[in-house]
Amino acid sequence: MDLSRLFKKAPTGPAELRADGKVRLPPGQYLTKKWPVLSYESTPRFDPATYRFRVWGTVENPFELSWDELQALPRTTLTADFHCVTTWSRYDNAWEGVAIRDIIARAKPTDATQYVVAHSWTGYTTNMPYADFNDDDVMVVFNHDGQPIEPDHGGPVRLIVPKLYAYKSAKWLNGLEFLSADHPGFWEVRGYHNHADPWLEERYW
Ligand SMILES: Nc1nc2c(c(=O)[nH]1)N[C@H]1C(S)=C(S)[C@@H](COP(=O)(O)O)O[C@H]1N2
Ligand SMILES: [Mo]
Repeated sequence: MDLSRLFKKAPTGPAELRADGKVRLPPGQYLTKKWPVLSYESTPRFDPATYRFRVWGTVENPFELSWDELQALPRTTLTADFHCVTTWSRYDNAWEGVAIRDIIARAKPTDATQYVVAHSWTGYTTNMPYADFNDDDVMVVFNHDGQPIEPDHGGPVRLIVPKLYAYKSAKWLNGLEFLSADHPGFWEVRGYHNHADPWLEERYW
């Protein structure tokens, strides 16, 4: 007997597993091939002449980079899935940018560091544990699928944190603040989950 028609989201095939053994599509998510735009703010202007990328807080070496200096940092690439809390997921996004581990190596966070807040030049913020931030797949990115990131998608520079819901992936990134105490960000103070693990369906709190 075929029970699949009784379920709203019937699986179309065997669940795809990731290298770490987790089901690739987190619970309650559906796949989209298009890339929706999800912004609270209207898309801001970008001025390379006045742009500064700031790193500060509980670090031995706070620093500030111009747009040209940020562009000149060594680049890496990563293909990663993207999961929005509003239930869409997009697989295999090809990102190019700077590995967060390179920025961490330069900033030298002190032992007091427990959290990071990402800042946008619009005023948007988002917080996360340093343990989630300090990982191989977290990046400051400029290109998506071989093209410069469009302004609506956070271009020319955004954060990506693939293993958490995408509200942690701040668009229009201009700062990283290292902290010893947690400081919930824009959506986090409005009820979105403080941690946001898609596999635990940490959507609201
Ligand atoms: N500055 C800023 N960054 C943001 C957001 C936002 O509203 N403002 N929305 C977040 C949410 S909820 C999601 S799902 C992703 C959406 O990225 P996209 O619009 O490129 O799909 O950006 C995240 N980063
Ligand atoms: Mo989202």
